[in-house]
Amino acid sequence: MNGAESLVETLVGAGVEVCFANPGTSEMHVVAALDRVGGMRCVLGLFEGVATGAADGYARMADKPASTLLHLGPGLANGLANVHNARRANTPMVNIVGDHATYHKGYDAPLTSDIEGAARPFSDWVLTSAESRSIARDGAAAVAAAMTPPGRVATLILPADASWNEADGPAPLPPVEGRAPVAPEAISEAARVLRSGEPAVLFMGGDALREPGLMLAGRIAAKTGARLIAQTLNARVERGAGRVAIDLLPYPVDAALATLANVRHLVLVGSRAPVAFFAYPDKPSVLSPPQCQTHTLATPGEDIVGALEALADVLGAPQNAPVQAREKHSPPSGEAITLDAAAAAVGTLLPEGAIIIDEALTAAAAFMSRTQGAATHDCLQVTGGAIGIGLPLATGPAVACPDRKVICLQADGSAMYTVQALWTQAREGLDVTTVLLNNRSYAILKRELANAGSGDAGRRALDMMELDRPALDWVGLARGMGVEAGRAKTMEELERQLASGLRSEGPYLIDLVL
Ligand SMILES: Cc1ncc(C[n+]2csc(CCOP(=O)(O)OP(=O)(O)O)c2C)c(N)n1
Repeated sequence: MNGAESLVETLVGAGVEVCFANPGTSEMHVVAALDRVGGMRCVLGLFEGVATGAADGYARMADKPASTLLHLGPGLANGLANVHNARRANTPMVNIVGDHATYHKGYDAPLTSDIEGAARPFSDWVLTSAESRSIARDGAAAVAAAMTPPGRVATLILPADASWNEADGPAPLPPVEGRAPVAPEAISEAARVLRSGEPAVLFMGGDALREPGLMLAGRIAAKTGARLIAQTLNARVERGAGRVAIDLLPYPVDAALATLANVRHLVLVGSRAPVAFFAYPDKPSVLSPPQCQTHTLATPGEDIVGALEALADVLGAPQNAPVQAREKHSPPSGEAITLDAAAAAVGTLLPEGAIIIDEALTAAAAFMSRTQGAATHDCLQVTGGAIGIGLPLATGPAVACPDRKVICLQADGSAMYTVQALWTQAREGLDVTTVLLNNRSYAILKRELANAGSGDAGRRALDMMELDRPALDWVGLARGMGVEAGRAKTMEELERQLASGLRSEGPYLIDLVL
């Protein structure tokens, strides 16, 4: 057995079942090992950002890591924006990056670069395997690092000779830390401030946004009058009728400040304290008001649900909480498309158990509002604010959950970053319906230009935010990659297209012309 085979056997033994790959020459022994060792599904992405975004989406739904296989520094660099999103989502992820053979590095061949240096800012754990006999152990350590709560990015760099030289066999997964229990003082402090009668918010993220955490938070809110607000961008929110509803903190600074204006106590539950995405002249960076005290009930890596349980007990919260009612809208047939009507149509037709991918940007607020009362679903967002993840982020969950419909709400500018993911969806026969929000512009940046106080925009500035010269042919792009597609310019056409997409068992793209 060579090093590469010992690695693949180790990964499979540790429960890593999918490899999202875009390999090159230095990874050929790993590719051969993936072929010889059973148990790993290999999914090809035609750009590394597709592989890393898909691995992120897979892990958010499977609750365990996928691996990626990337080609030296340049391959890793192409994938890093979505590794960044994964890290911000606390996604467990194992990146395998090939490198030149150890003795070849000194020659400074064209693909040579500082891979560790590139990986470090985007990874929680980085290691270069020293030799073939340590690869299995290093691979097992990478999986354990990735699975350490709340979920981490591990990047393992493999010199080619470590892959092809003789190894001893697979290594077992070392013990993985569990979630640490929350200190009793954190629970008593949260109980004290929630009992105070002063305006309080449970500011929620991570595992708190799955059904058990939401129900506990809803019970605590029912007892104390605290409001529930989630982070603006989340790895995964369990939403829909029958679940405790939660609003997301708005992205625009003024709206976020208004949402938190009267709050005296912000209790962090698996979240980070809210700050503005960017600084703007004359606006604060911190979004909670000056008189507000921040208290941590549970950090993202602690036992969030256990902490909520203990808090609900201490407070004597009722056994049940009010849940979201089912909402169905009858969209105005035949009329021109508005964002709100389109969102209402999606919310009404959304099948039970769907997985929504939200890279809708300026359309997101309408879709979030109109799907709140839809059938139960999960919603996955662009956690790190690096656009170009939507189509890959839809691809991974479709691999992880083949029985569930994936609906990708995808802004057009962001879609172009990793459009190749459509080809992977076609090749793998994945059940993803993409609603392509075709506004032919970087609309959010036009707003930001005004927000940033950069003065009146002239033609040259606006031209950097228009995508209509030439217009993109989304139906043609999708079909060219093997994905069935149709265009919707009216509400009637949108409903017909949604029906086709939802009926299809493979990928489908709706060019929603806004
Ligand atoms: C990796 C990365 N590059 C650039 C940006 C800056 N950026 C933020 S939004 C945006 C344009 C988004 O346009 P689109 O996806 O069409 O959505 P819309 O604003 O039209 O709703 C850009 C370029 C970013 N957030 N991430």
